[in-house]
Amino acid sequence: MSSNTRTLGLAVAQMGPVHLADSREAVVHRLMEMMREAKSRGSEFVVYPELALTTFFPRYWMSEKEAQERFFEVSMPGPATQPLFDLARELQVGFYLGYAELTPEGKPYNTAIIVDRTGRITGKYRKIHLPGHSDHKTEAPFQHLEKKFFDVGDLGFRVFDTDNIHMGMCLCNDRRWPETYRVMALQSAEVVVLGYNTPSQNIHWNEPVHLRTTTHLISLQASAYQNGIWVAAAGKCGSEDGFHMIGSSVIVAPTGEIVARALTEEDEVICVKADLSLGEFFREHVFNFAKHRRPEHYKLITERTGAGEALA
Ligand code: CDV
Repeated sequence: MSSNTRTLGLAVAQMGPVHLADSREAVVHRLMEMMREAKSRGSEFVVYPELALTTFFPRYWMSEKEAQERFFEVSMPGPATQPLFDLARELQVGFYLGYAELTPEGKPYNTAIIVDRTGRITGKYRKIHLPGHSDHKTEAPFQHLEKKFFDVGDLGFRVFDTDNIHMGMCLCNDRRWPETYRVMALQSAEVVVLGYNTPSQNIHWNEPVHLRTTTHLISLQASAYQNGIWVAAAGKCGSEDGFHMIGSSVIVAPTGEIVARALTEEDEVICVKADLSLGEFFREHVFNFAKHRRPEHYKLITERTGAGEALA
């Protein structure tokens, strides 16, 4: 960002499928190609998907041990990802990356990081809203085992000052929950970045396919507007070994308008020059939190998890 103009060259690098047989090195090569393209189109920050380095492995039944050995990173950067960090430094481009993290203590998380333009990790997030199940659904065409393979994130929804931008982040299912964005907007987030893997078929209930994209977009658009923030969402999409996931990666302005949208279900870079002052208008007027919020009437949001009796 150039500090006097308050703009950010913001890119989303949507990914086409990553198959079980694809190596980390091959995936990182694709990420680097897209970083080069984003840079050539004026971008200063690139958003990659959730679990970007591997196939969306929670669809497969296996032991935790097998999942961790095949799909988790024990260091970041590691040998396969170091070239991406080196390129970021060379091109002076920051990025957000989702990956499966295994901590030195053996704790598994669905994690995302923000890396600044010097290639330094400036922020980390561990997914809080974990969808799916932990049991084996033998009748289902595929599994959604995030509750089996990951612990609930322990870092909260934080905002990081990276290259002079107040940037928050979340992962996939988090994007559907209004609390996610409001907690970050209350920390003066200007931009929220996220990655996702959204199967086109919902194994839990019958949802028409078109709604998968509709609910994805309305969540992002409403949240951008209601918090006066830019939202950039990168999907991993297309058919991974026969399992299809939605595309429609987007960049949404604080007006709630989609200003860039991926057209394909392949590797595709979309970018905008994001005017960060656009959000100020909303934060000073209709969503002036300090003037208009009434937290004394929102207590149930933190006191209750599920819906219950009406207040007496
Ligand atoms: N990776 C995800 O968190 N996916 C969820 C689906 C499966 C409910 C999503 O919200 O897109």
